[in-house]
Amino acid sequence: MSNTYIESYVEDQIGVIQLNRPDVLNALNRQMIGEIVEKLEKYDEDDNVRVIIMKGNARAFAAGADIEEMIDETPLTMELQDPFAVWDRITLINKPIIAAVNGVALGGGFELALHCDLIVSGESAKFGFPEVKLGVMPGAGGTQLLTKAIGKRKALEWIWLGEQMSAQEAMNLGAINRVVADELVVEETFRLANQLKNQAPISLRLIKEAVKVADETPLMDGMKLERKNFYLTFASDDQKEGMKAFTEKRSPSFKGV
Ligand code: CO8
Repeated sequence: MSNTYIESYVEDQIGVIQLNRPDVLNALNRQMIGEIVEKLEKYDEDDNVRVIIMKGNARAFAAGADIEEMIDETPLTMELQDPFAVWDRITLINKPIIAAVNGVALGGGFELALHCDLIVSGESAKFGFPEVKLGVMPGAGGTQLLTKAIGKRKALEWIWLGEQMSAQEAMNLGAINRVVADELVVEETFRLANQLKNQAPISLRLIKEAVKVADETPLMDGMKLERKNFYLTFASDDQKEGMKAFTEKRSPSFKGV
């Protein structure tokens, strides 16, 4: 599939996905989501990529699902085509994904950011779920992911009211990770990606898996999986290199094996 709505490139082991539908504030139509998911999966398989960055442009990370595309849908067409099921594939990506948010992240755009593992935002960015104002509701994980991030009470208030929230408020609630000056968002995101890139890839992957199940399974199952993953790191050269480097008081050089 040739990419129409995204641009992508790999730079120094960081795979970048640039949402590129600026005329409609990166409104997410089905083809665009398909392109994003396919590129994420490609990066996940690419040994030359260690961290993934997803970014929009100055006005918008993404202003939500493409309303024009959805307007004439019926419950039956939606149910039969199940257009949002493809989003589940994002939850299977093993590598760290960082969202760089400028402008608006609304509706499906906020859901896309919440599907990323870390969110870096510009100080004037706005986050929200305006779906209630369109007579619908979040449909690609917003009720689940936001509630897990900030708790039921605040999630309900935010999604029920459909209001935009400032980056600072979003950070205070724990919905996003970092707020920086608008013009520094991409730089800060790359800084973070570079830090992650130098960590042991197998550790990053197993940590992501274990942290995810903390949300999804009873505590004891999560503890067991975390332990198993911890023990597994000892099968890697990077564990040996990491611990050896510590004892030799030097920086480790990780290879991903
Ligand atoms: N869909 C389609 N077109 C859009 C969208 C959108 N979500 N958002 C903006 N656009 C278009 C506008 O129609 C406009 O196009 P044109 O120039 O041809 O008129 C262009 O982008 C610029 O937008 P505005 O002129 O409105 O720009 P403003 O700066 O005045 O306003 C806003 C910016 C506040 C972001 C405004 O555009 C807005 O309210 N957009 C809609 C936001 C919204 O309601 N999002 C939720 C959509 S529903 C949803 O996401 C459901 C999620 C379900 C799962 C996700 C699956 C992908």
